[in-house]
Amino acid sequence: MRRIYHNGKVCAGRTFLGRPRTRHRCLQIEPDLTDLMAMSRDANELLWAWKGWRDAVGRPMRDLYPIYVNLSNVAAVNKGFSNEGESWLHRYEDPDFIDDIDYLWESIKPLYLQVHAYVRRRLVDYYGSDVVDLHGPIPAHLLGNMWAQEWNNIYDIVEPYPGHGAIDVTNEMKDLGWTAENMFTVANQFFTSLGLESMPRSFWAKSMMVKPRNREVSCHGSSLDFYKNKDVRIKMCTEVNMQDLFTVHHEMGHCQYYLQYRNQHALFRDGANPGFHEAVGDTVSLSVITPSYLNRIGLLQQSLSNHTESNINFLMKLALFKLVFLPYGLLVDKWRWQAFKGEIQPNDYNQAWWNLRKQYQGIQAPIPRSPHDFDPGAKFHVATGTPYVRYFVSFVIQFQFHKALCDAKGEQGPLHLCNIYNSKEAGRKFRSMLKMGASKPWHDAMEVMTGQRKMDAKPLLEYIQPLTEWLRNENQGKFVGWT
Ligand code: LSW
Ligand code: ZN
Repeated sequence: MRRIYHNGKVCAGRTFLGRPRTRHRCLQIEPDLTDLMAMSRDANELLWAWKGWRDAVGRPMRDLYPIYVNLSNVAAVNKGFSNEGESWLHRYEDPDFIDDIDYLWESIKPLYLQVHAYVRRRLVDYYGSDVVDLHGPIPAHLLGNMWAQEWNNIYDIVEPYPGHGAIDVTNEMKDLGWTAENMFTVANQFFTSLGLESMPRSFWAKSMMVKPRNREVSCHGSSLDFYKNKDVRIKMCTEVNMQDLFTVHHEMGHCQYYLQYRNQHALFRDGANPGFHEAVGDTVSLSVITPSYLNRIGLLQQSLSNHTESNINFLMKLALFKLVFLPYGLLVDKWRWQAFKGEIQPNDYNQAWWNLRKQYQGIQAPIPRSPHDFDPGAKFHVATGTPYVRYFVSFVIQFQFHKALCDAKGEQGPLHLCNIYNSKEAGRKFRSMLKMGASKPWHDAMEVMTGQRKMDAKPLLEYIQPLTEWLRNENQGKFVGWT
């Protein structure tokens, strides 16, 4: 399944972003299809890529996945678990974990529904009501991402106040001639400004930062710990754009954690829980996206505008990235837990997937699906057996971390403008949690960092608060939800 995913290509004699393509050039998931889904505004072309990717990598896994489920369960039972899903959940060492994440989602859902209703209305305006139903789930190919997991790439379609600054610095990065290496250097500089570890010489020598020309590689960004001295690395086909600037920080966050806990016993050289590992770099990114920081690294001219319009624009972009991701971050493993438990059978795999997509995200397949399709397999983490609910956890707790570090720095203003760059106080707090690794239950690590022992959606909701009010006003009298 891993090989099917990595070799997956979509080929046909069609145009790419309006330009004619040479007939035999095939599109890979990174960067070709990713860019097409982000940039194309032609519903037919988007559908072609969406369907093509699922035909190329989903369907061929259809009959392999049940074998993987059975084998994983045999291994899990031999380890003393009832199935593979239970073995994944064991990492969270908390019998209430599922109840807790369900509760978090329930507290975030009302706001998600508001964003969903607003975006759907703008998509109806853009594509027409024959493509998007004002009262139905949103077709999954129009949201700027192959999996409709983040919608920030269609910010231009839904921008609340045109002309008030979108804070996308991709063009500035390109104009200034930024390179992948620059992006890594800037990320490293952020961590060292907090008094945290600098990436060692071997990191710079042995990481893969750009896509090699002479051989095929798996481009999905990842980080590696070789558990030997400071040998930590990133493998990524970095593109010069703002999204990949965040991905670099994300992957370097994993490496920072590896370095911080390297003196722990081998068994404890791991995250407090998998969600903590995912949250390290993203916490830093919440400072990187602030106007004050982008100004400091020369990517934004105006330092900070206190106009309501630009703040709403900024928060809309953030919501399309971080808030919109949450239902997806939850449903991927909801589906796999059911499959591992045997609650759904192979013939129902794909239907169950789309039931969850509709229930949680309010989206639907743009064309009819059949039991011969296997759309979950079109996602990296399903094809490669990588658990996913860690990202849901991360997208919640990174706001708790951000708030705690902003408090440590002594910031007074609103959370979305807080930038912890250079704060040694924030760095000290961060380090005291990171160096614990997995040596204590994660609730203890959470307490060291935030003073409280549980996951909490309040900091996320506090961060987005100005947008919440704006949306409620904007959606007044309009249809919210889906039938
Ligand atoms: C990780 N990669 O680092 C994984 C690799 N453009 O994109 O998938 O769905 C073996 C074991 C190999 C910022 C950061 C585990 C690999 C914005 C994260 C959604 C693709 C970038 C991929 C795991 C980055 C969640 N992230 C996803 C990844 C691995 C995510 C993000 C995300 C990353 C997730 O954890 N948006
Ligand atoms: Zn990660």
